[in-house]
Amino acid sequence: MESSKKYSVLIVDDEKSDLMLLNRVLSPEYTVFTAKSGTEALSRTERDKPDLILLDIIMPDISGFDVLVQLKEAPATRNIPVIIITGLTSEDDEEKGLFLGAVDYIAKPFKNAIVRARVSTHLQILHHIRTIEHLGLIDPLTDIPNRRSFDDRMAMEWRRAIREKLPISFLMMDVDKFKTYNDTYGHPQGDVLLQTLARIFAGAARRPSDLAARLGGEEFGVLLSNTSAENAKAIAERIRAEVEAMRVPTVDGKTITTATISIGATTCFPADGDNSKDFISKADENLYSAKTNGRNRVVG
Ligand code: GH3
Ligand code: MG
Ligand code: MG
Ligand code: MG
Repeated sequence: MESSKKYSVLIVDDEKSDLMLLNRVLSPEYTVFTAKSGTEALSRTERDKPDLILLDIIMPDISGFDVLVQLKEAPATRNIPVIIITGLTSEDDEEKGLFLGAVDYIAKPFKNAIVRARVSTHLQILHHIRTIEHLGLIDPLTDIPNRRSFDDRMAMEWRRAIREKLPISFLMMDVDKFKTYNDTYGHPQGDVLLQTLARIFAGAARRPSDLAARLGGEEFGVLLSNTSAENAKAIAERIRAEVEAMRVPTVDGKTITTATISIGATTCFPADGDNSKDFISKADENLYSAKTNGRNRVVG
């Protein structure tokens, strides 16, 4: 969410002169992509993931209205703001466009400064939305997803596993004797340890459908969708070993500290009616066994 990063705008227009003009108006401030048809607009959106789309209506293949409907249907593109820019100037057309989910409607011939201003307004709104999402979903200490993100994703991946009859795995981890670590090196150093661990867990969640999250104080979870028990345990073991090998210097640079974690792993093929809470409880039970069996180990 770096604010230094340029926003990207996809301009969709079958009229070459409009495309060039809009490109000239927006390219000083934004990364601009262009598409000359509705079909190209959809493939470009998927490929380039623009932050905002300027969409013409009258085009030879599929109309801008149909493009809009398709964009709003797909979860991946639903939230991209779309500004219609068109020669269709009747109020009925404007009503239709706004009703289908466009955030704004500009009639041709357009004034450059007005296009620039409206694009800028909608990108500012987008920026605010992303800031709010970030605050609600990311843990401020470790900068990885929080419990709320985890619960949302768990529900989504659980439904997907049922639908596609795939296994789902979950690793629950807890720092060993973290109280002692805090007592020995101080609470701020304990925070540094949590940040270091978070980076290791996030690095282990390699696929886009994987998620590493901070579930509570010193408890973390890694969700591995479409992952077998065998693979989940191998990943857990790799994480455990990486943490054991980790060397974390103290803030004052005087000492190097180490830590270990215990991991409870679990895997299932969920079916209709199964509850993900029981699945998580199973990982918790396994984590408890890892603790009572000597810590610094994986049970699953
Ligand atoms: P065990 O091996 O059985 O897990 O022992 P433990 O000492 O890690 O377990 P316990 O649950 O008793 O202690 C957890 C500690 O984690 C206590 C709490 O002060 C510390 N803690 C929780 N959240 C944070 C945090 O955000 N920062 C720091 N520095 N410490 C935290
Ligand atoms: Mg046109
Ligand atoms: Mg604990
Ligand atoms: Mg602990």
